[in-house]
Amino acid sequence: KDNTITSSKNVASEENIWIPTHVSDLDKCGHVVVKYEPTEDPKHPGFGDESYITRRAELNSIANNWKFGDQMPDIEYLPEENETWKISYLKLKELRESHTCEQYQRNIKQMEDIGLITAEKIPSLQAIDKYLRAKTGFQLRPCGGLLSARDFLASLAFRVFQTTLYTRHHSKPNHCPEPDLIHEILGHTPMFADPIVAEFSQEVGLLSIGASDEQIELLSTLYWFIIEFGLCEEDGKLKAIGAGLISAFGELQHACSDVPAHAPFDPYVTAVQKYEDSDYQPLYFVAKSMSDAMTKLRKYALDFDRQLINNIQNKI
Ligand code: TIH
Ligand code: FE2
Repeated sequence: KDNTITSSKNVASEENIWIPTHVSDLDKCGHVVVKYEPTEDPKHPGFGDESYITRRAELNSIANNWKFGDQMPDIEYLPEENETWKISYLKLKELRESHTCEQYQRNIKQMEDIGLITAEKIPSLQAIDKYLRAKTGFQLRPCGGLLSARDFLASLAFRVFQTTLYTRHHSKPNHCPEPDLIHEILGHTPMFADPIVAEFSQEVGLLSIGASDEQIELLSTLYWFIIEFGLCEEDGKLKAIGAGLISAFGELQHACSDVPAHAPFDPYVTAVQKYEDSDYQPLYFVAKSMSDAMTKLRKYALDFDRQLINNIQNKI
């Protein structure tokens, strides 16, 4: 009798892979991965700072209570949060021309020209959301921390970018061990304003819908090595396309130098490469261009779909 129960449970759990079919289904994305929390990890720059921890919990709870259809929250950031933003923004600006790709430079310049991004204070998320919707149909929604890969990728399928609301700790304005608002705004939003980056991200997201846990791992690795830590070649020089590099002063220089290893972007290789999530990457992948990365992903996607169909058929 027990066996019957166990086996029917197993079948049910395999068949019960979450399949969001409407953008409002993303309200169910509450699966936060606890890593680098300032309450638990002595290596977190905010460890032991009670007022930082309280503020962060307050911002995360705003995010967790947000529902599809609500406006992006209009948060009044504290003077010290605006100060951290300013330091980080001005420092990154020094490396922009020499270290970031052409698409990034073009879009962030446009965002500055229309007054969306200034040094003085953290930009309005409502205004950035409006800008992205007009440029590529990408929209923002707030999240209360690092989401599970399945939730995060599913959101990309709907051109939704899940954005944290808290900022990095003021003691370390130039690097953060986890995503924070400065990373989201300075690293991601100018890239999601690019049509090919938007397409690439959505495609990875679409492949994740109904995928097995193993496939989710492949897709999040691809996302990691291009959208977070990818490089491309421009006029014989290495330039960052990845948001995790663009928003981190030290790693940006490290990635483009000849200290780490560099390999050509190839989804079949990249998707199975182990990555480092607590320190600088020892290896970066270099795309010929964002369009070339897109073409390669499309070929990979054909095989990937077949694999997915086999998985489903095996279950029936
Ligand atoms: N290291 C990035 C920064 O300092 O902006 C943040 C991260 C992005 C992805 C993982 S950690
Ligand atoms: Fe990110």
